Amino acid sequence: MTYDLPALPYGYDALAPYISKQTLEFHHDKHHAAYVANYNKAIAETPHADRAIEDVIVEIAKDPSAAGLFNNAAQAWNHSFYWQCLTPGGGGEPSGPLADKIAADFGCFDEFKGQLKTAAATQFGSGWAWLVLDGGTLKVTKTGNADTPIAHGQTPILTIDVWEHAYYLDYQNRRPDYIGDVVENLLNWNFAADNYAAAIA
Ligand code: MN3
Repeated sequence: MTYDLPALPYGYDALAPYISKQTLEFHHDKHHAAYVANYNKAIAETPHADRAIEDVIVEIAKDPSAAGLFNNAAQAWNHSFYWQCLTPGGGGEPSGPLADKIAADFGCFDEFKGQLKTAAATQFGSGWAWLVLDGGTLKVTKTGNADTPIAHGQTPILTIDVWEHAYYLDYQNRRPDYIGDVVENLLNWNFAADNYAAAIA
């Protein structure tokens, strides 16, 4: 079915000074919008036209002949998820069951935070860093280009986009500075907690 480009869940200037209005205008209105438009154009010509985007992603992930459709589907989905992972006044630490699970699976929150920052900084080229639930265990992972945990049977809890278009206008080559600002000031732990609660329900 047609996938709608979601509106940003905050104003274009709401994440400044860490992510600028200009970055969000290009990133959401140009990059994300193009992935969604390309997906909708491509999916209409396939037998998958009536299916939800998550099902399409899982179905075609291992089909090399569908790489173009997969890339646009996964990027459309990943960005919709990413916007919700950010919030003005974010950062800090989670509380409740997710905090307990992070402590159990990583040892402590600072260990988790270090692993997330390292994964985001060391993803070679374009891609994403993730906190996922994988077989009952929280893990930090990274994916290249459009790849997404939902294609690998993992449940995304949180992500950081590390494509250059996510930070280059604001940070140029200083990807670790972007990552640090996102982790310390923007991560939406309420959204992450809701994802974890839904995953274990
Ligand atoms: Mn992006």
